[in-house]
Amino acid sequence: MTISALQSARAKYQPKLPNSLKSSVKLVEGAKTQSVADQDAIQKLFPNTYGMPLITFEAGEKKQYPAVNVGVILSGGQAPGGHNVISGIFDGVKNINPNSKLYGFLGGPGGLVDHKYVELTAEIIDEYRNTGGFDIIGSGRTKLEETAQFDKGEEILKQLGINALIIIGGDDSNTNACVLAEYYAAKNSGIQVIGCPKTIDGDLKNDMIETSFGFDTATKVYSELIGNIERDANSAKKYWHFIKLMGRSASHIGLECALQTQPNITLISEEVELKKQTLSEIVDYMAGIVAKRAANGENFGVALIPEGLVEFVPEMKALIAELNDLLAEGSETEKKFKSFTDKAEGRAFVAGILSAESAKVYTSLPSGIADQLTLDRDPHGNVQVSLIETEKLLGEMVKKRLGEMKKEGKFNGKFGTQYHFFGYEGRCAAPSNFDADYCYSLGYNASFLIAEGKTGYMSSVRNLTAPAAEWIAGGVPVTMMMNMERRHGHMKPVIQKALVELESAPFKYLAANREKWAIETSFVYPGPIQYWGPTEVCDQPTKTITLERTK
Ligand code: FBP
Repeated sequence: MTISALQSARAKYQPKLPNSLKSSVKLVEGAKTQSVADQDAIQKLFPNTYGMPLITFEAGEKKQYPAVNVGVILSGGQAPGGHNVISGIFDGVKNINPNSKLYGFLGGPGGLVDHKYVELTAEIIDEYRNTGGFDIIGSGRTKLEETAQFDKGEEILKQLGINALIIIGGDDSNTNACVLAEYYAAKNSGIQVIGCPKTIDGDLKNDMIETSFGFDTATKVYSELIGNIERDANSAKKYWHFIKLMGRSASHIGLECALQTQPNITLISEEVELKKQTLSEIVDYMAGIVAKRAANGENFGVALIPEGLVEFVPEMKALIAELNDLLAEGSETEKKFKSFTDKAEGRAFVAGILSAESAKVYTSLPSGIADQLTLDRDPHGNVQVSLIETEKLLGEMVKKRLGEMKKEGKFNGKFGTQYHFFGYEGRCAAPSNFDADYCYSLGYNASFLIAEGKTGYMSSVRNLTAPAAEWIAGGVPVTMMMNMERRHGHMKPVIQKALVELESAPFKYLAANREKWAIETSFVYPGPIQYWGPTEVCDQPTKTITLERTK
């Protein structure tokens, strides 16, 4: 395989570990835990894995551990650093006992069920150290939810003599990891299950999980691109750039990129929902800023738009919910809708079966956007927000509003747009030093949790704004992060999703500065991720975590 000069030099980088994990550990048990809400219900559903104590590892005396066979799964969307979690696990289990083995299940959780796996040898691991991507074993979005899948998985785990499975995933995958841990514990199958917090979206976090891995690198990549666009906008002075950013429901990515680049407009879905802002109010806000800048002779700017926005705008949320029901797979209305080959006829049919309110919203949308709302749902029956061109919807609506303002004498400038969507550009970037170290530590730490016989825990590395040597490693019972939520009409135990809180320090920082950033051009150009150089350039965590931890 031909590799780039950067990759070859980067392969030699030795990720930093917390001091406590450097040789052997002493396990310190903390207080017993409770779920964040719905304690009785969660305890009933997880009798074997509920209430376990928090775990911290301190540096300890050398211990003899038996060899372990470990399986690893990458689940869901790619996030920078996944390969380092796996190399951390590999080095960790070999440190525990050189006869330990690591198996990777291929193509995500489906690999476990379909018995597709590979033994990860030192040779394979060495090719992937400090690289981006999940291609070492691939990822997938199959949900591990059914007992038939658990039993099928158990067959191959037993066949390979695997004592522990590590699932690297987001909130849903870690919820499923916990259900699996409980199932195997109840059956006394002797298979431990450990989770690992992954997602660029940054919405898997709490007191014990300060950030999910990948968020740092992905937001640095997007911020570099946004900074470049800002500089282009400020040079040419002729375009408004509407940039949609990934993140699914949460706006953490948009918020972090805004803190790094200081654009003119940053929409935060969670604020839109809380303030019940309508689409027309959002458009008024944006058009108002465009007009004010135009009055200063600045017919350019940058607006950041979170990809999940439309689901948080009340009238759009109601419309999407109706569409989800009407277009539910296999329903009569879905079959009828799919029978139309002419898009306009399909739209007329949908408009006819929606409630009057939603039909009004639906028919007011540009036809392209209306079509995107009726595209196939994801495996959970939800609209795929990354496929909706919210940036274009807003751009067109702002243009229309500015046209009206022009007639009223309230706008006297020009409005040229460029549209962008950043998501896939950052998910497989070579991990920043922060993510390279954090991920390696999460994997290495998971191997100690396994050696200590733990199950139903998530690997946790905290104190992340301190130098890596001072990071605190340990485990958090997954049940501690759970609450009951309605999913597909049923109450289910799930890890509570962390959306942007309007009381949080990062949001308050944005709110305190955005009026100035809107009117005065205050762009910041972060430039590309640096892997070598001064620590203040190379090793800085995100602004989000820094502000959150400087209370
Ligand atoms: P995860 O939650 O699985 O980490 O996925 C993150 C994400 O990148 C979202 O930001 C985005 O909405 C989604 O994946 C896109 O999914 P896909 O990769 O299937 O297109």
